[in-house]
Amino acid sequence: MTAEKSQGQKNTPRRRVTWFLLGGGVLIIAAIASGLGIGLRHDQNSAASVSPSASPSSSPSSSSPSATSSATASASASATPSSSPRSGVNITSAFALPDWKLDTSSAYRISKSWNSSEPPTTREFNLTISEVVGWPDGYNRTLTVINGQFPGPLIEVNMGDRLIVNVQNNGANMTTIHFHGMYQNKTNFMDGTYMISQCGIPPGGSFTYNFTVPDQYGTYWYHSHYRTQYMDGVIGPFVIHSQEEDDLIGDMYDYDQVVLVSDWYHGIAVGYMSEYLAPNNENAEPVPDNGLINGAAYFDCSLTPDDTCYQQDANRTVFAFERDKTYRLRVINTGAFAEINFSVDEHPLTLVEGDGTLIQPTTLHKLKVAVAQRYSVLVTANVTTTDTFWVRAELDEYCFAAENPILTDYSINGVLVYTNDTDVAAYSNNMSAETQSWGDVAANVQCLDLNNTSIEPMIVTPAAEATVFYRIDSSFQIWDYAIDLAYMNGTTWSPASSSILYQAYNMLAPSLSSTVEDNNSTQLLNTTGPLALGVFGGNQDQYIVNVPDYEVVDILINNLDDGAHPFHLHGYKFWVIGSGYGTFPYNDYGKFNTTNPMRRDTVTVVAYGWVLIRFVADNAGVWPLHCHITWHLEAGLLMQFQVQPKKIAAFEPPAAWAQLCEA
Ligand SMILES: *[C@@H]1O[C@H](CO)[C@@H](O)[C@H](O)[C@H]1NC(C)=O
Ligand SMILES: *[C@@H]1O[C@H](CO)[C@@H](O)[C@H](O)[C@H]1NC(C)=O
Ligand SMILES: *[C@@H]1O[C@H](CO)[C@@H](O)[C@H](O)[C@H]1NC(C)=O
Ligand SMILES: *[C@@H]1O[C@H](CO)[C@@H](O)[C@H](O)[C@H]1NC(C)=O
Ligand SMILES: *[C@@H]1O[C@H](CO)[C@@H](O)[C@H](O)[C@H]1NC(C)=O
Ligand SMILES: *[C@@H]1O[C@H](CO)[C@@H](O)[C@H](O)[C@H]1NC(C)=O
Ligand SMILES: *[C@@H]1O[C@H](CO)[C@@H](O)[C@H](O)[C@H]1NC(C)=O
Ligand SMILES: *[C@@H]1O[C@H](CO)[C@@H](O)[C@H](O)[C@H]1NC(C)=O
Ligand SMILES: *[C@@H]1O[C@H](CO)[C@@H](O)[C@H](O)[C@H]1NC(C)=O
Ligand SMILES: *[C@@H]1O[C@H](CO)[C@@H](O)[C@H](O)[C@H]1NC(C)=O
Ligand SMILES: *[C@@H]1O[C@H](CO)[C@@H](O)[C@H](O)[C@H]1NC(C)=O
Ligand SMILES: *[C@@H]1O[C@H](CO)[C@@H](O)[C@H](O)[C@H]1NC(C)=O
Ligand SMILES: [Cu+2]
Repeated sequence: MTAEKSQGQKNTPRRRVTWFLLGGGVLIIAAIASGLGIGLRHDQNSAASVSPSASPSSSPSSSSPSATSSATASASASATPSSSPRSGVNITSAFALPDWKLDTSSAYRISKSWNSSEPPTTREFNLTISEVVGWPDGYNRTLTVINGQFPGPLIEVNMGDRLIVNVQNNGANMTTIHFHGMYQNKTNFMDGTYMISQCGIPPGGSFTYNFTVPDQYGTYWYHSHYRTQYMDGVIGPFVIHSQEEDDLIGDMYDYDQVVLVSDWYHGIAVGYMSEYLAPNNENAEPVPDNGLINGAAYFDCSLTPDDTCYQQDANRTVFAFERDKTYRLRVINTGAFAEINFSVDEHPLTLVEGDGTLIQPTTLHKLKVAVAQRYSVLVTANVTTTDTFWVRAELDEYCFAAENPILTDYSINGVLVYTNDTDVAAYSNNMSAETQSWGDVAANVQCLDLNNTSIEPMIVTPAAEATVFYRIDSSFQIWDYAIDLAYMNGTTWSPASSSILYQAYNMLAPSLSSTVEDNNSTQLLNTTGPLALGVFGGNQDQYIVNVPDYEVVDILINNLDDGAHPFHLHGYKFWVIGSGYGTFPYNDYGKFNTTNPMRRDTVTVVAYGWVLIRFVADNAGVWPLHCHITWHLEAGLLMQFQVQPKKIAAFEPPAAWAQLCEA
């Protein structure tokens, strides 16, 4: 079954299906894929045995250079402010987890007794970056982690709070931490984007992020924004509570739980780059080796010849639910490439939140989550026929340009068990379910996310009238003799030699206090639209659109590529005004329904399609708009908006921020 299945899937990589689509054969392929695509379980017992000498010792990470940092890990993990009861079912691991493995069964449960109406306070967290050896799916590799553990700790605050996040970089390379989706109003310099809002935190260095969250709440995440680093483990969930959210949806569920879903690679991410960008590779992204649910998954070690794969540790995440209770699952795609179809067998999902926007409850069976997007779904544990179910994070194979022979099952599974037993393992390699995947949802015949016209924010907010319109073409140019790169309106991004915000601030701040206005600062202050290439000390690889004053900005992203791109705008939520295939229907501009469009921070533009987004440029700073697929970002798919430069000149960044660029 498994072999047949993978063969069926092997016929559906992206480019070949594109060809079939043209030939009208896609429905047949889809039918084959869905007919074969519900194989359930690997037979763990038949998996290759691992020689006892290869099994990890009880504390293998003690041999790693960062063993000392995992001691501080538990100390700062206790920074989680609440110690109140977290769920009716307390999972006690039947075995000790390795030091590097975060026990998400307790760390990712969110207390229903969290007090969201407490007066604003300051909450401090220590995040220490280091490398450890770990094996999230049994396959041993070097991870770059936070506080010695993978995945990273849950950070929880109330709307209105101030966050102090002390980052200590004990890793081998630079780092930065970006809080995804934060407005960072007046604190653009805390946005954590490498060589855009800040220079990197060097190995051995530290930096304190310090910002408030006055006017947003919901499910977010944080991650390294230094090159490909987050793919190696520098990620974690970030939840902002609020009284308003509790009032609107708090009564709908009994328990609250974070569910990270992601693709997973067995090598350090940067190691894939040269092959990916190589001439003639035609933007064929590295295909993941596996996927993870809350940092763990099954992997069949016999598929790799490497002897550092520990079959007995290739454990799935276990969720223990109390019968008849309703759970809020905060699903976050913390991966780098694959879009994920999330589902729980036999349990409908009631969607109530997306990217920090509450949604009119809507029920579906499978939820498509693009990289960096978040959704909250409600799941009621009231199925009576059985008590053990698969939780699925199905990687959308249609988005893959090739096959990966060791990725034999695109359905990455966790186990949901109804139990009152407090002795259920938080992770397990010997639990499985007999349930079937929802059969009524078509197989992936495109690489696209949930269409935003099918969801509606709970708090009605009509889109403002646009005052300016920018069309941006995103494309890949693939050559025989030059490396393959991605372009936003003809410019391929790579990190500048110093942070763009730092450079802009240094040009603008003097002009604020005196009459010193050179040509560059005049340009930065007055240009409407793209700034001249090279204004920042000759960097030719920064495409920056200047929005000097308050505007309501329409951005039409035109995708000239055969891959889909989940675009993320920093510093804002935008309205998703429209999306489609082919060329943008200019005749319909002005006719889109703007009464209450979805507001979010990450949206997918389909292959050879377009998306029209709108944001109110009222937040000063230099804000990237980029594809969140790490491969594409590293190939250059990023542009920037510089908004209200006069206010940038009035920023008050801490000295430590400037020092990172002056080191
Ligand atoms: C894990 O793999 C690394 C090489 O990536 C190796 O140095 C280390 O010894 C392995 N760990 C164990 C416990 O075998
Ligand atoms: C962070 O680390 C500092 C210095 O080690 C310590 O004083 C402080 O208590 C820690 N804060 C938290 C929240 O763990
Ligand atoms: C779980 O633990 C909490 C606190 O330790 C306790 O109040 C609660 O009763 C426990 N629940 C169960 C079902 O044991
Ligand atoms: C650090 O960066 C170098 C150069 O890109 C790379 O070879 C190495 O694998 C990186 N190490 C980690 C742990 O990311
Ligand atoms: C955080 O920023 C606020 C406002 O600028 C400042 O008063 C406070 O001292 C800062 N705290 C830290 C720990 O940097
Ligand atoms: C299970 O709960 C859902 C949500 O409350 C409800 O719609 C459904 O009817 C329930 N099913 C059963 C079998 O009680
Ligand atoms: C599990 O606990 C619930 C109360 O939390 C109780 O109603 C139910 O009967 C228990 N089930 C079993 C099998 O003990
Ligand atoms: C995996 O689960 C097995 C039992 O199912 C346990 O013995 C082993 O320690 C677990 N390993 C990890 C890394 O969770
Ligand atoms: C991007 O390029 C397209 C095509 O050349 C052009 O129509 C559009 O105006 C450019 N966008 C901006 C912001 O200049
Ligand atoms: C101003 O722009 C020019 C190129 O137009 C560049 O050579 C110069 O370095 C810039 N000045 C500063 C201070 O960045
Ligand atoms: C999203 O739905 C709208 C309305 O049905 C449709 O016009 C649009 O083409 C869809 N977008 C995509 C990318 O499928
Ligand atoms: C930023 O703050 C200004 C007030 O200083 C406010 O008008 C604007 O709406 C805010 N923008 C965002 C995105 O929070
Ligand atoms: Cu992309």
